[in-house]
Amino acid sequence: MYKEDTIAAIATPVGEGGVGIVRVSGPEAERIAKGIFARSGGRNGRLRSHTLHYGAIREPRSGEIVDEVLLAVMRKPRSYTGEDVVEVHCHGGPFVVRRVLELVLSCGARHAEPGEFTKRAFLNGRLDLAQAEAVLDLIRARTDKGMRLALDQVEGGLSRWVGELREELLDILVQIEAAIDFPEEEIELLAREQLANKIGSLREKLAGLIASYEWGRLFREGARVCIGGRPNVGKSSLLNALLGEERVIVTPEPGTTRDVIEESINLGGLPVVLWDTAGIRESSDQVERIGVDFALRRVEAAEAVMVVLDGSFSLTSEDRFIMGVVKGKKGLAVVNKSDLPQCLDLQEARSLLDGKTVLSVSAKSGQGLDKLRHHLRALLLGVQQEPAVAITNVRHKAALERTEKSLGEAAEALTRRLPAEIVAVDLQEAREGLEEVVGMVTNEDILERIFSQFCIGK
Ligand SMILES: Nc1nc2c(ncn2[C@@H]2O[C@H](COP(=O)(O)OP(=O)(O)OP(=O)(O)O)[C@@H](O)[C@H]2O)c(=O)[nH]1
Ligand SMILES: [Mg+2]
Repeated sequence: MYKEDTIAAIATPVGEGGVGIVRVSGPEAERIAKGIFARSGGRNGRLRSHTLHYGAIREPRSGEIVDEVLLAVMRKPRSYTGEDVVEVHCHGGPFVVRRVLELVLSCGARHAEPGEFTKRAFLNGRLDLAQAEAVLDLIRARTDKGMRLALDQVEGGLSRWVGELREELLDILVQIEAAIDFPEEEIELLAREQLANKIGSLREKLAGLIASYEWGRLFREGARVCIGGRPNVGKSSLLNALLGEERVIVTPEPGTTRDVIEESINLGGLPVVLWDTAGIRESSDQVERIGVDFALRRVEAAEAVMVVLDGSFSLTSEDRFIMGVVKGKKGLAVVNKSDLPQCLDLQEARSLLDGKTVLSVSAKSGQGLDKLRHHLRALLLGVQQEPAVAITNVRHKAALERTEKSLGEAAEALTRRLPAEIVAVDLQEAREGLEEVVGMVTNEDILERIFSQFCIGK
């Protein structure tokens, strides 16, 4: 499962940069570094750990200088992987960095697989699995809020919480197992009730954690919102206004937008992808018809829709059709063009909107946009109250759901006065679910799936 060899990879992105870093980890890291690195001003000696050394990388046979570098040595166990780690900080040209990597490989290192450094960190106990997974979230975070959630998990926020739940569970398990060891002391009725209550409170905490998934997932992956409506109501203008730039073509001509236009905005830390679509109407134009088809599909695929209506016009049959299409779907109604005299029958619109919030805005003047952002964020997140700890990972959610289910079965077995052995089996299953989250029990397949998502060099 764990090969004790030395791995190397470029740790910085491809392309030009201030510095490029080649990372080497494993028992041979220092020997390899010494073979190609010469400190400025002479003798190499023993390189101090956790210190940057200035010098040059040389081609070992010809002695030709490849680059002037800073070399960092981090001896085990105080390194990212928990092994001896050497990092070569070169000038950040793609050619230079590649050349240094090739030298390192020619001295006996193996090219690292995606996520292999982080995998070693996990296998060496530097990080638990939930923390390792959060490293990936951290790299991929798209807003500062997403970043903070990931960082909290890297630092062990979730792991601590799961650890506490596990302790509570072990307490209960000890009592049940005592009853197995001393069968003559059948669990008293009162004790059964107390244990069932404890399990109940544990289940509640788990349920809260499971419910936080949707919230956490949105911050991690973002939400997709479709802007839909009949032609000319101002969908593209609304997208431009929310973006704060003239991204999409706007004309007084109905049927301007044909393709789906995709742009991202940041709603108080929540990454949101907005889709501007073709105005929905019957059309004899082939291109427009395809656009309308695309629009309807995006309305379906989005997590939420913003139905745009033109406040300066009465409702049309096309408006009514669209409001029918989005019935039952999460969404808002945006009555646009509030800067013009209003003709829209709001009461009728409301009656067709199955309780969706109706907001009046002007894409032209910007009136009402802040309120729209606020409502859209609340609609997407569903809850106003920020959970104390949030899970963002579907693997964690599945493991916690299994735990919760097993606890339910244990509680039921207790109240039905089934033998302690049966209760214990359910509780053991619950414990395994919790341990899976942090990787105390795991298998190679799971690890493979997790770490293959990382980039090489991480
Ligand atoms: N007065 C006023 N005019 C607006 C407002 N929003 C959009 N318009 C005008 O309405 C017309 C249509 O705007 P678009 O944004 O292209 O409308 P659309 O819904 O994207 O139209 P299609 O792409 O054809 O479906 C343009 O002339 C805009 O300038 C607004 O808030 N106030
Ligand atoms: Mg448009």
